[in-house]
Amino acid sequence: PAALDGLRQEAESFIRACSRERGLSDAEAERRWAEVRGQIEATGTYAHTFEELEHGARMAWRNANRCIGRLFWNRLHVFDARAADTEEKVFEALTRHIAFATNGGEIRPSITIFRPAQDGGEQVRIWNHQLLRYAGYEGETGVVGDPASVAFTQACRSLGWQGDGTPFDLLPLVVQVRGGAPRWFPLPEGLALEVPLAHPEIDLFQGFDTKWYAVPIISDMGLEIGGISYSAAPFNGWYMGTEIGARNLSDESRYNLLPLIARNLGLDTSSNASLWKDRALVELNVAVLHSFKRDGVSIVDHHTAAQQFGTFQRNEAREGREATGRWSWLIPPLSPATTDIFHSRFEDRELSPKYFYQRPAYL
Ligand code: HEM
Ligand code: NRG
Repeated sequence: PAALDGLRQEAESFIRACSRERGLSDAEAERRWAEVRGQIEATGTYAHTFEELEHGARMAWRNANRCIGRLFWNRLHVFDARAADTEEKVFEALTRHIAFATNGGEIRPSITIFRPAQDGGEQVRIWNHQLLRYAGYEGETGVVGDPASVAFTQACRSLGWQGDGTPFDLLPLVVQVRGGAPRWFPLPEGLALEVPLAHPEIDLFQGFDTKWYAVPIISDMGLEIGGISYSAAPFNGWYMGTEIGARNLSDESRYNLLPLIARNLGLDTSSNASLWKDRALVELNVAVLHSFKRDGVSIVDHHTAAQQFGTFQRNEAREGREATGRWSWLIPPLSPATTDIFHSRFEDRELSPKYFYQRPAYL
């Protein structure tokens, strides 16, 4: 059948590329491809070795066109959780991931890979967008918390979860196995590291105590390796400061803090031309970087990240690969034209292995 032909092709090209990159001989690659082909004939699918899973997840990071952090693609720590077949075991693997990745603030880029989709059905799905994220509650006077979380927060409440109603309630982990009823688990007390924000010189957050969590762990994307689709494969690196300071806390459709910060800076918010938004943005981003640094939590500023991305591009060229990328995502949302990325062009070609979007599990 056509689907099997597709799998065979994807598997063959991955097994060959992966073997080559890992320095295996041609004979070893042939032997492994014969084995995989046999498994596909006999069962309609095949299982990756741990080494294939590990290198495949790293290749997928290397191929992530929207990611500026790819210099470190070869240092991704991979947890194999394909044996987790109950909600409890999935939950345990998730808490282990959070603890290992957080590492007291010295963040380790990590991924936990669960059982792949089989016979057209998903084995594991994590409902959260990120393992750590703040709830958003829609009320009469607008949203309390993170507006980006409103729909998922509502889903959690329908499942019986109750938040405290503060602007920074960490959401529960919601896990679904084999299409069954989803189960939610509160985040264990003390597991999530958070950073209270303060500016080094100015009382920027007067009137709204602000903080953010230390580790971004995307948990709703799929991972495709050699024709096999992993529907649950949460991964993390560390933050680039602008993600928090120039988007999460400043977008009008997120925490929308620029007006408050501008007032605390004594700026004239009645005139666009006072550049109050721009000046507030800069000090907010100073506060984010300062606070993470103060607490010993890994973070990168956008200038350093852009330089590291340049090194990644040169490394790739040296290996005979051209780094692909999507310009509109790679430029930072603060002072983009001060980085080389702004003045470059990229080919936005989709390579495999890859991370991909899936339909939200709770809609
Ligand atoms: C996107 C930085 C690690 C895969 C991004 C974005 C940034 C970023 C700034 C754009 C996010 C946005 O605008 O919302 C970093 C940094 C890392 C890192 C500083 C530190 C090590 C990783 C890792 C992986 C990864 C470990 C996977 C193994 C991706 C993917 C996207 C992305 C798939 C696109 C997400 C989407 O479309 O929503 N990264 N990243 N990144 N990154 Fe990275
Ligand atoms: N902008 C999102 C996170 C997206 C992924 N960013 C990373 N990924 N740094 C936010 O929460 O602000 N990562 O794997 O490190």
